[in-house]
Amino acid sequence: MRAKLVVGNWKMNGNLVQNQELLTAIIPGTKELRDVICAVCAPYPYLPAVQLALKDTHIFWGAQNVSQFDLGAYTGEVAAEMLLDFACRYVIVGHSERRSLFGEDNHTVAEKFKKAQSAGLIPILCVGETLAQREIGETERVIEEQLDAVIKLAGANSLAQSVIAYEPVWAIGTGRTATPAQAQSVHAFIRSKLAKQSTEMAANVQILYGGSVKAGNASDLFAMPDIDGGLIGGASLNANEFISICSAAQ
Ligand code: G2H
Repeated sequence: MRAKLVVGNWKMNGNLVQNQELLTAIIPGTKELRDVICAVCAPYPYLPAVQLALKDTHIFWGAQNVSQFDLGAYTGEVAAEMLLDFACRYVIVGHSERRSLFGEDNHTVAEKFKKAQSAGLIPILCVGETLAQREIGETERVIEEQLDAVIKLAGANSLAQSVIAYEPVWAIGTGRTATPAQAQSVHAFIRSKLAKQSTEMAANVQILYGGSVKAGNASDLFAMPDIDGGLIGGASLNANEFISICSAAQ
C-alpha cells in the first residue's frame, strides 16, 4: 500500500528565524503520525539550516528547482549534485510557477527530472492544466503531454522512482480548490496512464494533489482512493495548518 506523503512547498518565503520557528513546531507536531511521510521544500540558501534542523528527525527535505545541466558555466544555476551535498531527498520539478513565469516547457522539465533522478534525488513532477484548458476539455491531453515528455526523455520506468503532483493551475494560491471528485478523476487518469507502462508502477507511485490545500479541505481530498497526499504551498508556512494537514493524511 502507498504511504501518504505531505510536502510543504515554501516557495520564495521565510527567513532563517521564521524557518527555524516553523520547523521547531512541526517536528514534534508530526512526530507521532503513522504511515505519513512529511517533507519540506525550502529555498536554496536555507537548505543547510533545514538540514541541520531536520537531520535527526522523521521529516525529509528538498529543493524547489534544479538545473537541467551538469556542473559548469551556468551562472545562477544549482546542480542536482549540489542538492545532494545537503542531503536533499526530494526536488520539485515543473511547478506551474516555473512553467509560466520562467518559461520552462515540457522538454526542459523532463531534462530536470532526468538530471535529478540520475543524481539520486526523487523528483516531484508537477503537472496540471490552466482554467482555459480545463474549460475546453483539454485537461487530460495537457497532462498526458506533460507525462509523455518525461517518459520520452527519461524512459518508461523513470516515473516509478518519482512522485507526481497534480496541481490544477487555476487552484494554485487562488483559494479555489479542485473538489475531491474533480481531483480524484484526474488522479485516476494519471494512474491509468502509468498502468499502460506497468501495473506495478501504477500501484506504487504516490500522486499528490496541490492547489490551495488547507486544514479544512485536506481530509476530504486525502480520502480519495488515488490521492496519496498533498503538495502544500501557503498553508505549509503556518505550523498549525501544516500539522493539521499532515494529520489529515493519517
Ligand atoms: C500549489 C501549491 C503548492 P498553494 O502551487 O505547490 O500552493 O497551496 O499555495 O496553492
